[in-house]
Amino acid sequence: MADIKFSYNTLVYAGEDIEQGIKRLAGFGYDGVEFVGEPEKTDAVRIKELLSRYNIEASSICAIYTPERDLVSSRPEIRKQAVDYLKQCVDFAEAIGAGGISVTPTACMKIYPEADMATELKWAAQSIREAGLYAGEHGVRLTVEPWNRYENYLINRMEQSLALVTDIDLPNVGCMGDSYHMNIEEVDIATAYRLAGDKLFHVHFADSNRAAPGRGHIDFEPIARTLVDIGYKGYIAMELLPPFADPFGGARIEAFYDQYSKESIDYLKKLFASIS
Ligand code: LER
Ligand code: MN
Repeated sequence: MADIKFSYNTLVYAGEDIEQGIKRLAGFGYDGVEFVGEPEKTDAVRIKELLSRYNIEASSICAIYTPERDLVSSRPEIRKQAVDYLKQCVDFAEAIGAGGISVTPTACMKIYPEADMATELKWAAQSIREAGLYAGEHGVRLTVEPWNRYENYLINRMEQSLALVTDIDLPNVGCMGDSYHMNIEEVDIATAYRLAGDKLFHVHFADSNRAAPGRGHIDFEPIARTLVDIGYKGYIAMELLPPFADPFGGARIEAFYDQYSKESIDYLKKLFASIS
């Protein structure tokens, strides 16, 4: 338990100044803040100053994958643009002290491939390796996140993330698992986390409906036990999102600000205290 830290993805805090989110999470007892990967629209110097003022750290960057940032586009210039975007996220992460960046090779909600799987996986490995080498030089990790079938077609389960990570073979490129996606795609969520083992670098938690844990039907107890059992030492970042198909839609729903932020940290602390 001592080695697991808690954070909250500010993606859901749409429409408010980032200071409010940082202050809220520090006040509720989170260890870290997960930031949206929009380096060109974000003032890293101000964020660093706010993190120090509220005595909380940056856990991670949630990168945003659009058709212009598609690491497996059939157009080489788009793949290059996507790698350049990831490198910008690395600079942003380094500037604010965030340890990792989430990576999914396809644009979000792209559900059809443009080439055969072997070719797309080769492009994925090439793109992520190039960004991963740059990230490694800057002390940042890349974490390959499987998304459910409605958000992408290429990496849906942990075994696929692990195969890609193994192929890339860089010490700073690992896997991550988001309980919301895993609830849709994995046979058993805890088993999938265990499969990643020491290559599990980051975790997203949300309940089955993407609300706060306890508001859906995922049983988090065996998951928490497994994370402790495999000696997971990273962050669990809450990634709660409103019930709309497009996760980057930016809808504002009141419960996801104070109420779910507080509920989630209370739930996690109680859960992990009960098993250790
Ligand atoms: C990102 O972490 C994620 O899980 C996707 O569903 C896009 O938000
Ligand atoms: Mn996620």
